[in-house]
Amino acid sequence: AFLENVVKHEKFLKGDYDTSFIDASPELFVFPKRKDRGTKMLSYIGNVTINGFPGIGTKKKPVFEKPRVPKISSSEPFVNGTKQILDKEGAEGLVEWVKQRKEVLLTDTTFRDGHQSLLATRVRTHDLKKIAEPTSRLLPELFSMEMWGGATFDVAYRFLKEDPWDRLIELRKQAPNVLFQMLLRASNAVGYKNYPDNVIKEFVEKSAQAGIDVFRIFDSLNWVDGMRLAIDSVRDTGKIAEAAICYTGDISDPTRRKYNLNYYTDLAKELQESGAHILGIKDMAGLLKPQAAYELVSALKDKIDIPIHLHTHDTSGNGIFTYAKAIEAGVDIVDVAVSSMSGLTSQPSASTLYYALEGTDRKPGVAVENLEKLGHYWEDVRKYYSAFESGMNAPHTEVYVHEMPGGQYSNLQQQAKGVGLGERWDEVKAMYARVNEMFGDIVKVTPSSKIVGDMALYMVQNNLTEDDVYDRGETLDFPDSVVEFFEGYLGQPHGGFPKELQRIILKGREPITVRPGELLKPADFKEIRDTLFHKLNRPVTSFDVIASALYPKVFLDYQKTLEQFGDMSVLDTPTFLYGMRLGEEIEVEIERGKTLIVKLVSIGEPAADGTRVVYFELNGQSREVVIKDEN
Ligand code: 3PY
Ligand code: ZN
Repeated sequence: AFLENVVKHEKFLKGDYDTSFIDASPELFVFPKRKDRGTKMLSYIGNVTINGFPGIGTKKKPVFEKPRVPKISSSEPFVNGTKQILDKEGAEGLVEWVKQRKEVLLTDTTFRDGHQSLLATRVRTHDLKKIAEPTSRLLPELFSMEMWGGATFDVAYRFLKEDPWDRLIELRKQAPNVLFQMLLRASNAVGYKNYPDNVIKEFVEKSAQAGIDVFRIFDSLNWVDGMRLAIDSVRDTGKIAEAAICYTGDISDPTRRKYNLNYYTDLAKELQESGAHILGIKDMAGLLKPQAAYELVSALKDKIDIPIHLHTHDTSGNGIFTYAKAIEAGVDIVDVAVSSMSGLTSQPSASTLYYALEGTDRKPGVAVENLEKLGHYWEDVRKYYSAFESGMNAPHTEVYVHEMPGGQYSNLQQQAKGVGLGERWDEVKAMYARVNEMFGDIVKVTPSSKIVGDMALYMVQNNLTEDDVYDRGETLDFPDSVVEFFEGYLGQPHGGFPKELQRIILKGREPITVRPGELLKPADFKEIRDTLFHKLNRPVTSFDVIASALYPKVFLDYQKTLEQFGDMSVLDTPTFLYGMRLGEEIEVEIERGKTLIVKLVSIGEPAADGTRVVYFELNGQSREVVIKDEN
């Protein structure tokens, strides 16, 4: 079936035998329906109905309103946007264009950091797909849509049971006029550890090929040596390398000298010299106070000539004030989210900023009424995912004390609940700040923030104080991530490691001081491909290969779930997360123009072996599946 698909592909028919189109054409892998597709889907629905969804449990499915999708006319041509400028003028041309803008440019983060920070990254492609074209038609003036990378890659496979590459390729089709932006953790790619150099290079190439235009590159310790390879790899693809400084500490606090204004301006200069097209200021926790923003952006404008792109989180409630001051100082681009997905641990609201700048020459060039329309959709969709909300519902100025990144807050809270520390969340937050001090006051952003979080959870869970760690650390089994950090496998922190703690944690072993990529053996892509081919028994794309190189186990688990339940991405989100109510009927479009009607008729009593029979109707025909009741 695969070959049949390939030879019918338009490029093949045109006599183009360059087979890279195979990677870029996931539709080739859509084979004629397997006969048990319906049964697999019913098994999934039966299973989630009885056993619940991780993080939600077995709550009864609520009744949701149908999300309000703004009306657009799909038949009209798209208005040209930044994507066309990049394609025509190249990265340098685009940078020139940005520099000439008077108005402040906007990046919409709703598709990535917005939900990563508010909903533990759980928003599915199913819901993103419906609003991608409306966003691109209603907001063609955006600088970019941040819609990939960060935690979305791993969460897609691990929890949403979907392929992140499909998301990127699909959304690219729906939104062809605005730059697509991703968050790249430099040598950690979209993972939590350093990868071999060839993995980083290949990942960047594939991401560019699948649709990413702007790569925001950061190192979780602000270690420029760890960023150069990623910057070079992006430049090699002709796309935009936005290298970011991660903002931590407080430049306006004279008692905190470790991360002062000079530290940041030196770092920015080094990044410009390393080939950054744009400088990102990544204020991942929302610690950049308004006056500090003014001073930082003013100093950077003096020292570098590339455009400056500011990212913050509104956790403290000061986000708009910070942006207003940064804009006054001449920042070129800022990150915002659609209002119903903004605020708190997410980005500041796009429409709020719009109104704040009305009457000034820096007012963004977007239509505010269109932002509101998109907001309606997100207001409705957000309700699906309410189980993943952090519970924070007012400005949280405590962030200035614990310094936890917005994208981590709801995720760490889920992690804490998962190990039975839900009730002790306040202690975890306080411990997080303590651990940061113990580690020498480090930059905290994925993955360094995860290591601080892991250590904090470990200490609270085992009722350990700081003294306990120093007194009997030799007998303690520290989390692997903490050990690897002190071994130097995430790179070198500014100011070095605290020696005493490092000695305790490494129990006598020597840390490395070189770039981890110099020591890691290159991945053997051919071997990965062959192994996957045997395990999956289907053609393997280079997207599969790189995914497996990054997350071998998560990727295989995803494949197993796919084998068991079929393609779950076709299910609507309430059904995916909650299953079905007795007597409920849903429609599932399994492929374009082909819809199944599913009704949950009844659920049998558990048998002696703990299984239950679940009775459905599928297109009016009785069907039953046997599900193991795990409760
Ligand atoms: C990520 O790396 O996922 C982040 O959002 C860091 O802020
Ligand atoms: Zn962020």
